[in-house]
Amino acid sequence: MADPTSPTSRPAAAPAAAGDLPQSRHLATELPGPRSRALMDRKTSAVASGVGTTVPVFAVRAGGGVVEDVDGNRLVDLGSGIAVTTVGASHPAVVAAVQEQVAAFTHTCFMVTPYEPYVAVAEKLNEVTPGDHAKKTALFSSGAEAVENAVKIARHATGRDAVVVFDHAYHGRTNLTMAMTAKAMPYKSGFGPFAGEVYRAPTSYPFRDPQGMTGEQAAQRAVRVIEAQVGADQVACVVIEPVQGEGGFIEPAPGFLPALAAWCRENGALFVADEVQTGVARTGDWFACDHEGVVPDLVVVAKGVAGGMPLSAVTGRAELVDAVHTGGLGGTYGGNPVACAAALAALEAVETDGLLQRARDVEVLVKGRLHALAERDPRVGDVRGRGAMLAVELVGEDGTTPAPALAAGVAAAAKAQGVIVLTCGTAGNVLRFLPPLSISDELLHDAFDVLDAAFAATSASTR
Ligand code: PLZ
Repeated sequence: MADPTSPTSRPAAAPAAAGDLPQSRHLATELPGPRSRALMDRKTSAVASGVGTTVPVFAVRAGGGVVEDVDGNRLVDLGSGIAVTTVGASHPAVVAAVQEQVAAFTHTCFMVTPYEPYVAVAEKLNEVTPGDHAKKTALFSSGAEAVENAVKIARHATGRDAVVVFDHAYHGRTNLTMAMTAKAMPYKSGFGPFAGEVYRAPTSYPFRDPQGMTGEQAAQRAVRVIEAQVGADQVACVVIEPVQGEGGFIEPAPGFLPALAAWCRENGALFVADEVQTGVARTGDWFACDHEGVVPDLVVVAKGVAGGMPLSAVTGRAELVDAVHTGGLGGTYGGNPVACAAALAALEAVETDGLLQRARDVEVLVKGRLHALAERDPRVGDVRGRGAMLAVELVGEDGTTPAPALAAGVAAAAKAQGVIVLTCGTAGNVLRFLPPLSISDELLHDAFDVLDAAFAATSASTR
């Protein structure tokens, strides 16, 4: 390996393939180890400090349920690179498809000379997204870019301007999607002015809503805000994460999404599901909307769709998507052929590897561990989520005050023992678990043993 302390060193020529990566947690050094610390020094001098890092170890290989670092440590992955490597970080079929495509050509630009993999991804997404109506798809590169394009389509198709989003929403970091995202720090502070015609409504948050509030009642609360403050006939689209991600893994009360979708239908607004984090088997269905049989007009897909390659999509009712004039949608890299090849392999793996069922099995195992923890530890205020998108919300002694320092403390203790855990939540007091579906039960149990110990070791005063 090249000397990572040398500022002129180049990455090692070819990292070993991940196929034989041992599926066990292993601490060869303290974390971060010396090579990671040296690389972090280089990062600090060369990389914009606005780009943060959650776990300060530098990866060399990842696959199954493990990330291996430059010091030979193996960490258990409960983050999937923020819900991306759902099929695994080096799924053999994805690796083979990428290698084959990259050897044929890397890029022509679909808008210049098209290629079949783009069309095949569109066909597949038209098939697996909710609803059996005629659909069309456009491909992009990032989640935020796809959200922006869903708004463009909705505005064009309805001739209206207003975009309704929700408390605790996360939709991205571009100018329009910053406006749509709820949380100021770190996403918005200092980055304004933001795009106009974006309005925020209250969401359904069972843990914090008045006790017994139904999904329908929460939807009525949102509708009252929309009708009074925006005007029903001004709304181009209502954009919602069916399970909110960065905002705290908030699962709305049953009935909330169907009632909102019905209101959209009655009022000529499009119901847009941002399934960037929830989509493609993550919640135990192809899409989180499937859980309640909700059929969005447009679905935004990214992250898990392409096995780790950058690809995103808007899929929706053919007549709405086609309302946009030719040339109105696109981008140099949108639907890059290598990313499309990866997506075809990843989408097939969802079926061949039985990943919808695997996500449901992960839910049973992890929720078992989390409920047991919550019974022992009153600082765990809520256990929630679906499939392999699970979380605990941590609170103070009163059972409601958010406890972000505790979440940070537990996450730090787990990371020091080689378990990658992410936090989230508008108040930063939620620990979220997003393992790749290629992880073994043994690794999950090992990781939650580490988490139990991290809770026990993190003092009650860390609130
Ligand atoms: N919509 C629902 O979860 C990305 C963001 C991490 P991009 N979530 C992770 C960070 O701090 O930047 C996300 C999402 C939902 C849209 C996005 C945006 O997707 O691919 O990051 O642009």
